[in-house]
Amino acid sequence: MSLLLDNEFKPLPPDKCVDTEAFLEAVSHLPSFFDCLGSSVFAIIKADITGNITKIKTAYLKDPQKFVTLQDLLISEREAQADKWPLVGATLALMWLKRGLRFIQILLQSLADGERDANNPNSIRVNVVKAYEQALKRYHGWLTQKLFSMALLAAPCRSNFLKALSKGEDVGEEDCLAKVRQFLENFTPTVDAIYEMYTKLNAELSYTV
Ligand code: CIS
Repeated sequence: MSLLLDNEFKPLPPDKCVDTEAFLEAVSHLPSFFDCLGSSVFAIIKADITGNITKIKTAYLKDPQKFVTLQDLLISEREAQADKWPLVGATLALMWLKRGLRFIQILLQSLADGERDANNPNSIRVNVVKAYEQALKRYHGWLTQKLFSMALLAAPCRSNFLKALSKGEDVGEEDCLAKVRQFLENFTPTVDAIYEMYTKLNAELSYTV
């Protein structure tokens, strides 16, 4: 069984509210994936994402019955810390986590769509750059953009990346991409719903780091 399908996201309900517990369970498997990528530059990204998840989980565990959906969490923080919100707690952590999730979504979709550099078909550079430009670049100052360039140099080749997604199992490329497409069926609407929630609650910030 592939890594992706071991950790599928749940389908969204009709009201598109994301269940906090199910979301935290699904994203909790993400950080360990960075260990398969084989470069220490990914440790920085892993630490950042792990910190986001821990912060959201800590806020959720204060009152799981109250914070059934991610929206419940954000609204509660808005009421409790109106002067600082949305630059606080789980609201800020999820704001950044969703950008990382959008990066992953665009990267996987681009691979699933077969987008490649004709001169270097075993590279994922075009896919990674597309994901970065659409999901993260506008929030990064020059220093963090340099960090991205370093991560890009350390990015695995396409075949190794697909193998890592399959937990090192010897599955064919097409089988792996079929599983990526299946993973995206629930993952993409979940990420979209979180973005829509930030827009609706006016919780999005545009500062750079
Ligand atoms: C394969 C090649 C990948 C290349 C990846 C290049 C990515 C870009 C590299 C940039 C380095 C960014 C390092 C960190 C920067 C942080 O400064 C920045 C801002 O941080 C936030 C904190 O998170 O700052 C806030 C204050 O202003 C807060 O401190 C906040 O923390 S809080 O609030 O919690 O306390 N952070 C970012 O810019 C976010 C960077 C996210 C990068 C995501 C990159 C993901 C790369 C993934 C590649 C592999 C794809 C894997 C695909 C699929 C895996 C499927 C796994 C299945 C399991 C599913 C579970 C989901």
